[in-house]
Amino acid sequence: MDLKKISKKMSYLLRHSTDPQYVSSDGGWADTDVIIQALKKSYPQTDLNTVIRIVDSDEKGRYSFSDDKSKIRANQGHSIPGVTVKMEKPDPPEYLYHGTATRFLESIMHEGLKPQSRQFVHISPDYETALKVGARHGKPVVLRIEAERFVHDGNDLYRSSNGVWQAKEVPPEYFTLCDKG
Ligand code: HQG
Repeated sequence: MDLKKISKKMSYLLRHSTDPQYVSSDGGWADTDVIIQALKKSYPQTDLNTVIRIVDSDEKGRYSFSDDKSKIRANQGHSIPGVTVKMEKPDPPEYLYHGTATRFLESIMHEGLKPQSRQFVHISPDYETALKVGARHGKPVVLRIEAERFVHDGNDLYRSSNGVWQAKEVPPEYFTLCDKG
């Protein structure tokens, strides 16, 4: 069974489906059974055990279950307006990193980082992670964000339970092109 393919479908449902069954406005939770039934349409062998394996083995900690596993959600990455997942606002380190592709740079340097189709701009804790995120879009490039100053100036910076930092937007005055971590 190709767990990665099933996980992709699951993350799509839990983050971007317009059907509230799959992504509730209340914390993004879906009934695990409802998700299993939806996954079965494309991957008939899917059962609770399959979903548990996907959640437990996910290298980015993309998903959480409720305590009794009757509910499941994506920890971040949602695009549906109004879906709020509670996030911490810890003091950030001095610098954080955003990976993108060179073709987006001109626009980013001009208008700042915008969430595009997601609810938040995703910001990585280290250079290497940012480089991998950027490479998903093309030739990667990393921006170093002055996270401490950003927050000190009164901007909100959150961290999801799986360690991805997030902001509504980041104006160009807070980042520079970065050669290496
Ligand atoms: C870019 C993955 C032009 C932005 C990763 C990015 C991440 C602009 C793209 C998570 C812009 C959006 C998110 C502007 C930002 N002009 N382009 N003003 N502002 N952009 O996929 O950050 O595998 O929505 O730089 O690990 O690439 O899905 O965001 O290149 O954590 O769990 O617009 O997705 O996690 O692309 O990735 P995305 P992202 P998962």
